[in-house]
Amino acid sequence: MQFIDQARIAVKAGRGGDGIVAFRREKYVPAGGPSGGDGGRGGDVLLVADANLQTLLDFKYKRLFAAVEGRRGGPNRCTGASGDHRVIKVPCGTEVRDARTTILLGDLTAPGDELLVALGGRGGLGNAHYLSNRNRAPEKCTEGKEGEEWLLQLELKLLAEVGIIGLPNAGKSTLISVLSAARPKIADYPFTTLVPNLGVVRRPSGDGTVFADIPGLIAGAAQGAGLGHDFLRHIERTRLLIHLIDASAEDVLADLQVVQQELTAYGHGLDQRPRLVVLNKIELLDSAALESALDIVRQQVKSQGEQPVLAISAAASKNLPELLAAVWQQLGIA
Ligand SMILES: Nc1nc2c(ncn2[C@@H]2O[C@H](COP(=O)(O)OP(=O)(O)OP(=O)(O)O)[C@@H](O)[C@H]2O)c(=O)[nH]1
Ligand SMILES: [Mg+2]
Repeated sequence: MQFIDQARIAVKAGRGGDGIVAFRREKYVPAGGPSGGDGGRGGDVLLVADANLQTLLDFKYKRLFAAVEGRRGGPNRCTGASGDHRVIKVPCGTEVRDARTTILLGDLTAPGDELLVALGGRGGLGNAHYLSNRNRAPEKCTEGKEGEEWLLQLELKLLAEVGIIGLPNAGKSTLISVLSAARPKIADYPFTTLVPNLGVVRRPSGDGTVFADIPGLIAGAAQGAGLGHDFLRHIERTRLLIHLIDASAEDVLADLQVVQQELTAYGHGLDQRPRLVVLNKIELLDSAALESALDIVRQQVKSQGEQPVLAISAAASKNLPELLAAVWQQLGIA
C-alpha cells in the first residue's frame, strides 16, 4: 500500500436554494396573498476521523469535494429541501490547515472526531416573507447564498505511543517485526524502510500499544539528507522513543550522537522526549566487546540524565521481555 501523508484538497459547501415568488390561488380565496417558500440550506462539508484509514492516499486521486445545493422554495410556503452534507473520511491523526494561511483549523485524532470545514449557504427568502401592510402582493424574493469554499492542507501525523528511531540498518524494522504482527521489509542495506510502519504490541494487560518504525536517520537529515527528517513528524506525538543502535558498529558513540543531533535539529521538543537507548545485535559481540560498547554509551547517556541503557538482539530474540518491561515502566503502564 502506498503511504501518503500530505494532501491538498478543495472543499465547497452547497449553495442555498433560491426563494421563489408565488401566490395562493384557491377557489373561494380571493386575493390569496404571497406564498413563495424559502430555499433550502446548502449542505456543509465535514471531515470525520475514521479508524480504518491509514493514509491520505485517497486524496491523491480525488481532490475536490462538494456538498449538495439546497433546493428552491416551493409554492404554498414550502421550504426547499436542504442539501445533503458531504462527509469526508480521513485517518486518525490528520491535521487540517487552511492552505493559504496555514492556520490550523483542527486536529482529528480520535475515531469519530468531526470538523466542519465549509458551511453551506443559507437559502433565499420567498415572497411570503415580504408581505406587509404597504405591499399585499410582494413580487420580491432573494437568491440563496453561496456555500463556503476552502483550500485545505491535510497532514497525517501517525498516532503511535512509542517511536523506534536510529541510523539505517540498526534493526528498527526487525525489532517491530518481532514485537508485533507488523511485517515490514527487512534487509541488510540502508533505507530499506521508505515509509513508517506501525505495529501493535501487546501490553501485560492485553491491550495494545502502537509502535512506529520510521526510516533511518543520517547526519544532515534535518537539511534533507537521506530520506530527510520528513518522517520525524510521525513520532512527534509519541510519548517514548526507542533509540536503537547497532552494537557491532565501529563507533557506537558517533551513531548515538548523529541521531541525537538530528532530533535537536528537527525541534518540536523531540530531543526532550523520554528515550530508551538500546544496543541491538549484541549476539555478534563477545562479552568484553559488549561491555565496552555499553560503557561508552552509558557514559554519554548518563551525562544527559537518561534511563539505563539496554542491550538486545532483535534477530536472536535476546532481552526483549526486558526491553518491553522498560517501555511499560516508562509509559507508566503496569
Ligand atoms: N545479527 C543481527 N542482525 C540483525 C539484528 N537485527 C537486525 N539485523 C539485521 O540488520 C539488517 C537491517 O535490519 P532492518 O530491520 O532492515 O534495519 P532498519 O533499521 O529497519 O533499516 P532501515 O529501514 O534501512 O533504516 C538486516 O539484515 C537484519 O537482518 C540482530 O539483532 N542481530
Ligand atoms: Mg527499516
